[in-house]
Amino acid sequence: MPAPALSERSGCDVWLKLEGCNPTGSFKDRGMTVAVSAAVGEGATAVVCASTGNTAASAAAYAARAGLRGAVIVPEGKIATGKLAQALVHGARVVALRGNFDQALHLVRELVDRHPVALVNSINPFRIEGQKTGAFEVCDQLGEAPDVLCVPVGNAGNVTAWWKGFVEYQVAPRLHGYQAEGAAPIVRGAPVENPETVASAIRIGNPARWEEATDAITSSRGEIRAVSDAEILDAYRFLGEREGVFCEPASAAGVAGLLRYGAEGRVVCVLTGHGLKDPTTALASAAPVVPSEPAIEEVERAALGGE
Ligand code: AN7
Repeated sequence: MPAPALSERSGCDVWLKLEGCNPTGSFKDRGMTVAVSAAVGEGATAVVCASTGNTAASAAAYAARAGLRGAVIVPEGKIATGKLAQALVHGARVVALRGNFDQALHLVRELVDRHPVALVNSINPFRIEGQKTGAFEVCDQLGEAPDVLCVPVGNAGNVTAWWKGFVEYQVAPRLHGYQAEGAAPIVRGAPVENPETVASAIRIGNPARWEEATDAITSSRGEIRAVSDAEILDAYRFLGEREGVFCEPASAAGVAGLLRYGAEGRVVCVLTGHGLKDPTTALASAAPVVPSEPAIEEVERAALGGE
């Protein structure tokens, strides 16, 4: 989707890739359908993942569809409400870990060493094969590659996948990856033990595909930088109020990065997940509702303010 307000504010020709339009509301579906299909092909009866929320929602949905059992390990109290609801509705066993995502990933790796269940985190190569199709679609839809791709970075599977897609398409846009300031291990060059950010999806301190992500960014002559929670929420509200697009906070990190650090030419910002995933953050950062008695004068005042 073209983004006229964002183009005007940034001075670039900005487009948005709405990954929230995928079946479970995030880009994870692109890779999850492939990973779960492969698991079925290999005779697995169960899939498991660690997740900040979206991987869990997607794994649960595709496992349900395939008739597999699903278990998801999430950091207790740290995943958005919509994602939790999705995983539960799809019948996955949801384990609330008293720990963070990095600990959860470590534990699921151990779990699959001990049991014949398929791991569907993005360390699974089938996930990357599915997710690279985002790059094909963007090039097909624009008629050519963009100059720059802005994308949020958490566990670093997605930036790895986009680059694989571009390489296979024989194009080379610059990749601009953005981490949240409180969870920016790649930017700092060291793991973050206690990552914190309002963008719970990218609250990750030790990305599994760290090296591949660094390679992708370097090969594309791109950059990886950090944005603050305040900048993320500013971009989040700007998208909602000026572009009419509701994404989740992590997705707004890519736009926050563009606004803070700039870019040149035609820019695609990947909005990785739908805003409805995280109603709590939405309500906390928006204006309050206006109460009214059921009388026309009251409603006039409430609806039209002082006009
Ligand atoms: C909306 O669901 O890691 O760099 O466990 O949900 O490939 O990790 C989610 C990540 C960006 C970062 N935007 O992608 C998970 C999980 C949204 C996300 C990312 C995530 P990666």
